[in-house]
Amino acid sequence: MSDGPESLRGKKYPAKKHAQKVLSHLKSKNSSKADNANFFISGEDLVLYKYCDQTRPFRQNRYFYYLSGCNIPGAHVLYKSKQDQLTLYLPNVDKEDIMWSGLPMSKEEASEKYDADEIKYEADIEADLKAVEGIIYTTDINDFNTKFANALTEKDETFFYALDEARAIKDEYEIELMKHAAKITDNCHLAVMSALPIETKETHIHAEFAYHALRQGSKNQAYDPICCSGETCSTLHWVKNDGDITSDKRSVLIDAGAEWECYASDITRCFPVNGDWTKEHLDIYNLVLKMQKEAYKLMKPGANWEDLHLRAHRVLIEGFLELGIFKKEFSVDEIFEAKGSAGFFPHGLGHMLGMDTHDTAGNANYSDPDPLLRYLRIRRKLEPNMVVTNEPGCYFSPFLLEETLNDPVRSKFINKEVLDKYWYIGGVRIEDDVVITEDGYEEYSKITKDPQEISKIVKAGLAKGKEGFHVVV
Ligand SMILES: [Mn+2]
Repeated sequence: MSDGPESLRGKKYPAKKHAQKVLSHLKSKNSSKADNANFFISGEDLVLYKYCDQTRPFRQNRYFYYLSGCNIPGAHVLYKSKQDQLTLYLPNVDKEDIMWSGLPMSKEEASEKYDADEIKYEADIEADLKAVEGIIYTTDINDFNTKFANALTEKDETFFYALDEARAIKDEYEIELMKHAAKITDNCHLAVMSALPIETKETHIHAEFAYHALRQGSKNQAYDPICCSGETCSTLHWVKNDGDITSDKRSVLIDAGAEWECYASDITRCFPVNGDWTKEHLDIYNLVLKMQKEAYKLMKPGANWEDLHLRAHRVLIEGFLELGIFKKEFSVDEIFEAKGSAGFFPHGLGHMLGMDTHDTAGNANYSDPDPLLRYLRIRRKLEPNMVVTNEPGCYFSPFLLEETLNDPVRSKFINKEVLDKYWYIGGVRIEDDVVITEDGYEEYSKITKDPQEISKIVKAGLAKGKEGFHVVV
């Protein structure tokens, strides 16, 4: 198992800097609120399933992790701004639990590992909170902090704003974690592309990806893997992953990401099941690749994300005119103004990426009446050290296109006969993970997206045959 990125050896997750950063955002938004402000956040604890003594899968509270770097269930963190002091509270030691769970982390080990000024136990919290001067902000009163509710102020909008803005701009430590998550995911995608002889169901693709992630030490997927073939490629978040990969389903789309120490990766690749791209599949693949490339040309600090997204729509329209899916008598502007591409590229160009796959502070507006912008998850200008995905897509979904095809304005652009040749592909999405730099961007997901190279990888795997893989079933 990997120990994580080499560059982070001996370094601590910068929890205290994060607390200071949250405070400075609070100050810039409302300086009176920041005077004597304190933050208290409780992490998730283990929770049992109903009528059962088994625990639900544990996923740490992201705001808590941001201020602590601690993934232990049942911990809490307090930041006192006046003293600039960060205290991490470990759960009280439950002697009975040691038999089942082993020895808990000691205070000494915790102070070695975490970036906190002091390490205490939960038993100290009540008295400590009573002694705090000023307001103690928390995100919300929940099952894990309800016993301290009297001391806490929940759901303050400015506090949420400060947390979310702080999380939006990553520091070097966070970027290293995310690059490591992406590296694991790159390897998983390569494994999936290489194992076609044993992938006759979408489930097998899911299994192959998850197996290689776990082998590399990533215990959790950042989100449920989306494994599609043929027409299911047109369902944006297809997670049933239960279809057969038959020879008439020529296309595969896999959108999946490993997680590393609570940080996500999110990468999508497409390939032909037998290694040979069909004409239509390759047409659309190259078009989506071009959409991504053109968006990259605009990607730098100060750029408005909407402009990148709308540029990708224009590239799609240009491509459809060349392919004859849109009739040549119409202009790019005409089709763009009439939102003629919305049904083919219904989601946004990308989203903020961080601890959450769709990370904080993207400022989406899901009630935007403009169908080109409604699902755009970033509505702001880019800044250095934001991490985003660049993920254009093009889909042929009867459901998504029903409205377009029944709309006299938008359907007149479409040559139905040409369109009919493309339904079987389902869709293509290409997604990479990117950090915005001082003067541009760095794409740090590395698995190839060159269609010829992908074809070679798939064919090399097929040449190994089923015997080349050790599978029990
Ligand atoms: Mn994504």
